[in-house]
Amino acid sequence: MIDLHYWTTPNGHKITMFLEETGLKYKIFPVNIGKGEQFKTEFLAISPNNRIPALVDREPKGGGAPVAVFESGAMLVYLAEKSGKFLPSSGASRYDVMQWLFWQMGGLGPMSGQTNHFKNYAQEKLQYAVDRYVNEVNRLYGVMNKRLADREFLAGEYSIADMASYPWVVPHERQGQNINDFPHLKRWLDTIAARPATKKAYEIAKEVNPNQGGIRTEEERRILFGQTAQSVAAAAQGAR
Ligand SMILES: N[C@@H](CCC(=O)N[C@@H](CS)C(=O)NCC(=O)O)C(=O)O
Repeated sequence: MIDLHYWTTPNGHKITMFLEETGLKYKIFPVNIGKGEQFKTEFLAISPNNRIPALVDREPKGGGAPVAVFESGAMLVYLAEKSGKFLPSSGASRYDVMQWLFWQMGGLGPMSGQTNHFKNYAQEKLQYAVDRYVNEVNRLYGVMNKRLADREFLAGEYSIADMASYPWVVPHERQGQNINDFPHLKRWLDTIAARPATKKAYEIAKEVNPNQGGIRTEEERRILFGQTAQSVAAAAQGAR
């Protein structure tokens, strides 16, 4: 049984998509990041970066003490190795998956996150910042589109690299992108959207958090934006 510490955001969806694909047994522990639950001592013990998602595997492969993992990319590798699915165990095809997974973790995820911040959440509109991140996401969509021109998925077969990238392409409109400019990416998006496991993962998100739709209140903005080492330490004291 896997404990999944989760909230209903793109990085959270990656893991429910994987778990639903494989049928591994798991239990969701919601961490409402808009309420500051990511600063709780118990959560920080497994996710020291105060970010979701994180997991605790109570029955690790080969036995032994429970294993805790944070960072969605590391979690996907961990779960793929546990289940023997969606990541080849050796050879060039393994590194094909790895390179696209790391590409998502270092590029598509952070750049899309910044686009969302400056375009949709920042109260002060900084055109330079909006353009910089919208353009960078546009470039990254172009990279995926080219890659997908002659193969079905990013690393050939459906893999953890696709599961990592998909939730960050779903909100293409909010990222200021026209998906029709990227026909191969659109085909990939539609193919993954139609998978029963993807549908289930997004249904679960609605059940856990019926009030989807981003950060709305002043309180949520205060909790999520402008965090510093000191503010996190203070929040952790308060959230004990
Ligand atoms: N690189 C991390 C990023 C995780 C991340 O940014 N999570 C966001 C939600 S998508 C979060 O927990 N935010 C809480 C906060 O900002 O305090 C991963 O992929 O796991």
